[in-house]
Amino acid sequence: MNLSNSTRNGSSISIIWIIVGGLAIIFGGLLIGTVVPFILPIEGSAEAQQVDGLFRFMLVIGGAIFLLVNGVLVYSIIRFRARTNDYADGPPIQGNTTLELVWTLIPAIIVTVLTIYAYSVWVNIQSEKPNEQEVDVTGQRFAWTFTYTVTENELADLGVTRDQLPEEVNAVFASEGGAVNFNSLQLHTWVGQPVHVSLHTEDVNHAFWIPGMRIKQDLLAGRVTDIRFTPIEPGVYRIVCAELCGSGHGNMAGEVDERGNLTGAWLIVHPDEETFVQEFYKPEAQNVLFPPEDPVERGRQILASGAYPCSGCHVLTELSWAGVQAPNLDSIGTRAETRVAGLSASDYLHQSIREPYAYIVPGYQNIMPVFSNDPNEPNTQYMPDSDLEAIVAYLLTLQGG
Ligand code: HEC
Ligand SMILES: [Cu+2]
Repeated sequence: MNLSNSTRNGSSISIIWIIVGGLAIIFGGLLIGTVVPFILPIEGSAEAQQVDGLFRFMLVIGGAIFLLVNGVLVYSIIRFRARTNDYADGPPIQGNTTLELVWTLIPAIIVTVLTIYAYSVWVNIQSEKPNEQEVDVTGQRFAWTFTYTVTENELADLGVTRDQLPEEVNAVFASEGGAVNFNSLQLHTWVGQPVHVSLHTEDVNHAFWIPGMRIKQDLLAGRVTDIRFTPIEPGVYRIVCAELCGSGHGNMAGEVDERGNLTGAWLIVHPDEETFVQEFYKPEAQNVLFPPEDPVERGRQILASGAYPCSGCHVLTELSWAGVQAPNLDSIGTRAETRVAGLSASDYLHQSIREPYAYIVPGYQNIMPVFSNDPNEPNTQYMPDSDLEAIVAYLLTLQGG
């Protein structure tokens, strides 16, 4: 067999084939880069557009390489297949400097371009924007809590003067430097408002992921991490925990239950600031600034606010909790009466929260965190006595068979 002869014979045809093949690969890559992104979720933020731009660019390059490799593979399988009774080895190849340069340089250039492009997207996302909405995110097994701060100036926006506030809220104002925090189970913001979330975890590592915003950031024990996004489309977006954190990991994600209620964590993007203030900020802040006198109502509000992570483990239909690792609390007021001999329903509920390990409900594991009234006690979560009393008062009203 004479290699150089056969190449010489087919050289004009080969060049045409190389051009046709090259064009097919380029257009194929562009087609893959255009079609595949249709399976992505909605681009809900300015950052999502940048991330998707980078992703499309990588798809075009990856798609072209995919077609090249597989095209050569298929071509070789057909063109160089073994003929009947042909047991000869192929001709030896001694190395080809041009080829080696090409396959080293082209990937090196691609990787360099991708590095610069990707880094500039990351810098854009993480650069501080003017007038950011600051939200603290707490990850804990198995729920997210979003904490907002009301400053004294913002009080005025809510139509409240400081001397109208109950004494305890005034005390918080003084001790926190003129600001009070309130919590929610869902993250609320509005179109066009840059959001800066600071993330910390109460226990193990979690990862804060909003697919519709194309942001994902780990929460690391003992550290505060952060991420930024600017929503551009009003709507309701799922928030997911992307770091396996235990048996209730899945409950940290936003889901819709059988009744159509939202459970777990969601991002609600209001169409404008006005709607955000009227529908979310004002009512939630008022709950904290003017806590209801009735302990039952206050307990209900504390639990509904997500200040404690109970929702990720327990079912409580009234509050749209959908955890599965822990007993259903729908009629706990009734069951608490007969759980432990000698303990009244109220005593049992106190014990269930302050010392959950003291009595383990049959069929469940000892995974409930201890909620202590000492903020400095290690390996516990702080729950002041006033919150505990209100929560127990509310739980006692949950009656049923
Ligand atoms: C990490 C998951 C987890 C979290 C978070 C959690 N619990 Fe629990 N809880 C459990 C488990 C599991 C049990 C059953 C085992 C036991 O008795 O300790 C339980 C038991 C209880 C019981 C007794 C139930 C019964 O049927 O006797 C009550 C009441 C309760 N939890 C309330 C709460 C409240 C209120 C919160 C939030 C402040 C909370 N739990 C947070 C997992 C959790
Ligand atoms: Cu998690």
